[in-house]
Order: sequence, then structure tokens, then C-alpha cells
Amino acid sequence: AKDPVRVLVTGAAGQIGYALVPMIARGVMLGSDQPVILHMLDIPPAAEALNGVKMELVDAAFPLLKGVVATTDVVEACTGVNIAVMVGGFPRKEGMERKDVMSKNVSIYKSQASALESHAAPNCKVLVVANPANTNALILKEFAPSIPAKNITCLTRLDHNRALGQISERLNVQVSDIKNVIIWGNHSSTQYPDVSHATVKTSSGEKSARELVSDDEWLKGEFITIVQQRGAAIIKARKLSSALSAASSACDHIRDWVLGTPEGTWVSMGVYSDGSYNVPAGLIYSFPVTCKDGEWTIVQGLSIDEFSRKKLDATAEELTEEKALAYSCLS
Ligand code: NAX
Repeated sequence: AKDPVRVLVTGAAGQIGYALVPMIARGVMLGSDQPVILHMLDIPPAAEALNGVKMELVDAAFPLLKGVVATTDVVEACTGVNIAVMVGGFPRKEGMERKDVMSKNVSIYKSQASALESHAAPNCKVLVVANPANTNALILKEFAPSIPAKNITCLTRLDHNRALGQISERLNVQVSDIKNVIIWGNHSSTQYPDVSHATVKTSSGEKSARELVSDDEWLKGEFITIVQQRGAAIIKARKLSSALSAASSACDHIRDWVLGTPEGTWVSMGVYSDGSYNVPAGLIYSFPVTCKDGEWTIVQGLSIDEFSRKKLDATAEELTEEKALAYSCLS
């Protein structure tokens, strides 16, 4: 039998946490033969609710779940973890300035970076979900200098999956027959959902999604807006933000990162930019990546037309501004 993997979920008493922890305990994230020990962190006002989640995990009697640590102590939470899913953060409340929200999250991610750096297992993989996800991940990277930059990522897989979902509905094809959409840039409304290189499996072979949709106006307009604004549409409908889809996408992100992407398929991940596609180095930016042996690689050599270039640059610009804002909160 395999040794258990320790998985940290911060903000575990929240909405996404409640959807995510049972998925992890069922093997959705790491496989149905991989035992896990769950580490759940939240803040003192949520301690009782967190304990309730722990009680339910016990009650569900998950065969793969070998232990649960539920705590408000960040060091205890981070100790020995192999995977860290950072869902906890400070939400934007009505009337709050962007800088104030940023400042709260910068201080949270700075201190959690130090705890992970000092106490997590070597080679711990980190996924930041909490918004502003790219910039929180960047702060975490800056304040955990001994964790390799390649181990720190943020979630844009939900946006990627939303793009697959929209193409599936538009063409009336199975979502599993579509691949290689791309989310470029920030997990925000400036993200660029790009289908230029996406394909669809059909009875007569693999076809270009763009050709099948055969409506560039839709692909360059409404499609992009729907994906960018989908989070807001969910809030409007549910009066709560996306939770099950966010949790499921976080599982997809970690599973593909650890176990690999299928041959010929890429996924979108927010990763530390090396300057690929002329995106400024030193940002956490969403790129198309393939994964093998627990490491991601940015897909190289894709053609970028003029329309796409502008979109890639606009979202990079926003991330550069966010980075500056985050740094201004440090001083
Ligand atoms: P909730 O408010 O339901 O849960 C957040 C939890 O984090 C709460 O239990 C809170 O007590 C806890 N928390 C706050 N500060 C903490 C700290 N310093 N340490 C540990 N825990 C802390 O929000 P939820 O709906 O679960 O969303 C969580 C985060 O995910 C938000 O920042 C949200 O904006 C972000 N999202 C990111 C998505 C993505 O694709 N990257 C999509 C979904 C989601 O909107």
C-alpha cells in the first residue's frame, strides 16, 4: 500500500473547502489508490465550524482518509504537508478599496509562505485558489525563497474548464472530446480564453474548434465575455460564489500536475513566467502547460495572432499593476 500524502487545505471551513475536502478524501485529487491525511486550517472565528467539518469527515468513513488535522495554528497546519491548496483569504467587502483587500491578503500570504517554507515537506507543491490568486501566489513565492518557483502555482483551471463547457454547449459535443483551450494571464476579468489551438474529436477525426464553431465574431466577443464573467453569473444565480466547480477544478489542477497530462493535451495553470510568449518574467501568469513526472512545462511555439497578442499584453499589464500594488502594501 502507498504511504499517505498530506494535503493542506486553508480556508477549509469555507464554501470551497466544504466541497473540496470530501473530493480529496475520496481520491478525486490524487487517485483512488492514494491514501491521504487532510490538514485543515482556518481562523479562530471559524474554529467551531471547522471542527464540524472534521466531524463530518469522520462520519463519512472515507476508506482513503488516514487522518485529519483541523487547526487554527498555521505551523501545525503546514507541518509535513506534501500538497498545499490555499483557499483561505480575505474577501473584498462592499465599499472596500482594492488596496485594503490587497494589503490584507499580502499579509496573510506572507506569513503562510514562511510557515510553508519552514515546515512543509521538501518539494511541497502549492496551489493558490484565493483571490487575487495570481498575486497571492507571487507573494507566497517571494516570501518562501527556498521553495522552488516551479512548485508555486495558482488556479485558472476553473476558467479553462468553463471555456471547455461553453464550447461543448455551443457545438453540442461532449466536453471530453474537446481539448487544448487556453486561459492566458490573470484569474480576473482580463483573462484571455483562447480557442485558436483547440480541437474537437469527431467521427471523422480531430477538427479545429474554431472551424467547427465557424463564428469568429462569437469566439472573439461573447464567448470571451461569458468565460470572463462566469463567476459573476454564478453569484447572481446562487447568491454565493462558485464552490463545487472551483473545488473540482482544483482537484483537476493537482491531479494533472502530479500524475501528468495525457499525451497531446495541455491544460491551463498560473505559473511563474520565464518570459515565454513575451510575457514579462517574474509574474504568476496562466499559460498552457503539459505535466510529466510532477513537473509542468509551458507549451512552446504556438502561433499568436494580432488579436491574441493584444489580449495577452492587456492581462499581463494588469498583473504588473497588481504586483506593484502588492509591493506597495509591504512597505
Ligand atoms: P469563503 O469565505 O466561504 O471561505 C474562505 C475561508 O477562508 C473562510 O472560512 C475564512 O474563515 C478562511 N480564512 C480567512 N482568512 C484566513 C487565513 N488567514 N487563514 C486560513 N483561513 C482563512 O470563500 P470561498 O467561497 O470558499 O472562496 C475562497 C477563495 O477562493 C476566495 O478568495 C475566492 O475569491 C476564491 N475563488 C477563486 C477561484 C479561482 O478560480 N481561482 C474561483 C472560486 C473563488 O471565487
